[in-house]
Amino acid sequence: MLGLGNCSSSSRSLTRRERLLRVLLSVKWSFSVRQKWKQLSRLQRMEVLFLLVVLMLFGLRSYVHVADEWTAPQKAAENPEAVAGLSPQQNVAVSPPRDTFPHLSIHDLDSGVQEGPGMKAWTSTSPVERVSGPLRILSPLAPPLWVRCRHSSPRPASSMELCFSRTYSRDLGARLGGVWILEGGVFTDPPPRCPWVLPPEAFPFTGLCPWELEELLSQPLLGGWSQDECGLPRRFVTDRPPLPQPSEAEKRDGIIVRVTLVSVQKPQRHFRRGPPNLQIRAPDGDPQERRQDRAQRRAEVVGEAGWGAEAQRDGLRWRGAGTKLEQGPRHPPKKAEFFGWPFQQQALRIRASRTPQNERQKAVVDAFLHAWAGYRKFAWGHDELKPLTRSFSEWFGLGLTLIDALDTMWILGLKKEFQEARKWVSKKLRFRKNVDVNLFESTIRILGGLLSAFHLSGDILFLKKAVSDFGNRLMPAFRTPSKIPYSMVNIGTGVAHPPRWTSDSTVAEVTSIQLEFRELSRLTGDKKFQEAAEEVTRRVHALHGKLDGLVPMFINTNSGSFTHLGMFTLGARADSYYEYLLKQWIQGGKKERQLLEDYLEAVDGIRKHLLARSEPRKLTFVGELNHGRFSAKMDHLVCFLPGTLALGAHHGLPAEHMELAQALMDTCYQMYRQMETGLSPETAHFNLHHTKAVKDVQVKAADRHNLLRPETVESLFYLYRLTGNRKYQDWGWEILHSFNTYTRVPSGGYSSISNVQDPRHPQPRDKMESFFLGETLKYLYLLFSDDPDLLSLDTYVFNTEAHPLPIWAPS
Ligand code: DMJ
Repeated sequence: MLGLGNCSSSSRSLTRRERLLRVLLSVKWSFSVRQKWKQLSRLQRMEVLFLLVVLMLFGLRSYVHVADEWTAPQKAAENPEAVAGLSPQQNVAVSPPRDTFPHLSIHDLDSGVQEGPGMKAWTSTSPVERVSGPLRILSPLAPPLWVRCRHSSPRPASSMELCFSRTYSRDLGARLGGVWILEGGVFTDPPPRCPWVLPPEAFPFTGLCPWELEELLSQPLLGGWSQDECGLPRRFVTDRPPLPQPSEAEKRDGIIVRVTLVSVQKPQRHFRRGPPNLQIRAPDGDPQERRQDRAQRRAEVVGEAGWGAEAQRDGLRWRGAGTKLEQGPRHPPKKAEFFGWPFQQQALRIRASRTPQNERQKAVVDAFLHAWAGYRKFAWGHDELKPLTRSFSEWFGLGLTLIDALDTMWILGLKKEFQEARKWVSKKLRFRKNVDVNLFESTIRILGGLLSAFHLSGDILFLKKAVSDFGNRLMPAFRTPSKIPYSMVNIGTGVAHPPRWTSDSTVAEVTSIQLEFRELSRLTGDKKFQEAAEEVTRRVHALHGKLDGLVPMFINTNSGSFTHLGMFTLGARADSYYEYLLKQWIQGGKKERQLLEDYLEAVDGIRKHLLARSEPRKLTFVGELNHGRFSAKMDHLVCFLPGTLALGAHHGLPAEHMELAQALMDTCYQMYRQMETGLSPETAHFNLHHTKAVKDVQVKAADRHNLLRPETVESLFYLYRLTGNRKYQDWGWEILHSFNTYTRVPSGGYSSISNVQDPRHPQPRDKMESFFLGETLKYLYLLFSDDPDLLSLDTYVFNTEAHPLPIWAPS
């Protein structure tokens, strides 16, 4: 036992004893470690060594970071000029928040001076940008980040515009695991009366390239603010800290670049197809987090242009059935008028449900919830659910299914699900990413989805996302020699291009974005969206190569002419051209004669060249024409046509259109009925010969799949709504039953299948397309409704992805 004697001597003896004890212990420990080490196999030793190395590397990295942060203020004090970046010769003033980001330095872009170790010029391959020099940013964690800069040629030489690249990108962030990312704002040459810096309210737009900033500023109203006389935004709600006032020296130099740095703490990788993992968490979270989120969202809703409060005052409630247009017909306002036009008054308010859901509608709700459960569990925030492997696939990496399904949830009365999805849109949906999207698909699904979610719910969040975040990012697609848009556009870099193998776009793609772009212009008062889209309509209208109003399938983005002449179809690549002629005419209040004439001519063209009747049931179908040769082949996609024809007849077009609609509706139904699973193939071939035993609908091996497409149930909805004949509801009920029998995956979700003719082995394909929730189930629900006011066809026009948009001057 250790005695405690005289204080000083005992402390010395204790220390010695302690030391001795430690030595003995460490000898024993190292001995046993050596023993253990020897007992390990070679592989195990390698593993241990590897782990040690990894741990050391991590330690080293954190040390560098911490050390950097510690020494930063000292370095800043030693070299204030580099910190402030203020130098009369450079014509550039950089004002990073001093205490936070002392490493920033900037170089004269005009002279192209390059300094510093490892400095490289950023080069651009983009045809729309001119790079004038490098900008060096030292990040505390990572090697220097190189950011893209652009010289503004029309400005005087002493001024320049910088934009801080959004292409710093996910990739870099992901590789370095939490680098400081540069995000900046720009403006130059302020007119004399105007402020020297972007006001804090404009800060959400920093990080945009100058031309984008200009585009945004040219929009008079976004989210409840307007421009001041200097073209700067006013009254923008933001949670960013205000910028410090410019110094006298900054003002003297006449150009200011404001920079802030943000940290990407947890870079997310969504790209590309991969195993299901927890990159984006399913939205359960812990209850505390949920409570906080709820509180924050409440604050947000109220904060956003006062919408929440306004909505409550006006008695906006959750929708069940019934909609009404509270605002009278409204044409695109003039800019000046627009400034003071409150957003919330544009929204179409939805009345509380008058009609309870019937049994069939409840079955659709059940199907939706089942599909949603799969998506929520296994693919939350991703583009599409892969229900069999319980994972997801990415196309654009933008939560396609979730956005496509927003208005369906609203219509079906799924309030909780809608709010959860809304939260994702608010918190997670970011369009500032380096990804190519297809102009058409993203317009009809994302833009259309956001716009209709805005119109139904009146929630300004969706409009803000649609306009400032997404609509603007699609605009570069229209910058082509012919004004016929490219089919692909990178929403991060603003670079648009045709597919790799051709400079053609498809005709349906470029002519089926107009409803959405026109609506964007109507809501914002900014004509650019409408003008770009309508320019395409005008050019296509004037083109040679049509056959009695029928259009070929491809159009060249350089020449602006049709290509692959002589091939005509109402199916893939041409279908929605016809649909949008009619629907734009309806959207615009039935005034645009050119659209109507093109539509009427096309319907005549269809009658004249593409209609035929099958044997033995004499089904009327729409075939294809290939250099004068008729083919008895009809895509399921063509089944949009009965609905469109019926809609036209409802809006006053010839009664024969309705007759044709009904005949084609029978055919589309038979495409389901004559299959063993009760589900239609992707393409049907119609029998033209008199042989009694043969079915009308025949299927080739390559066409036996069913992708859960909506066109037939879409047309059934129109036909029932406009004729009141219940057989259409019954047909839809059969189809829903078949979907439930052959495509429903027990663990959640529905899957496309490969063989509609084999009920025993339909061969699920492990994919639930976003349009199943966006269109198919929505149209089924509407089909089973007996309330003609539930999204009245006199008030709304559905885009080609089933997203209802308001008719501007409803009848
Ligand atoms: C949807 O994206 C749209 O309906 C489009 O018009 C055609 N293809 C799918 C559905 O089949």
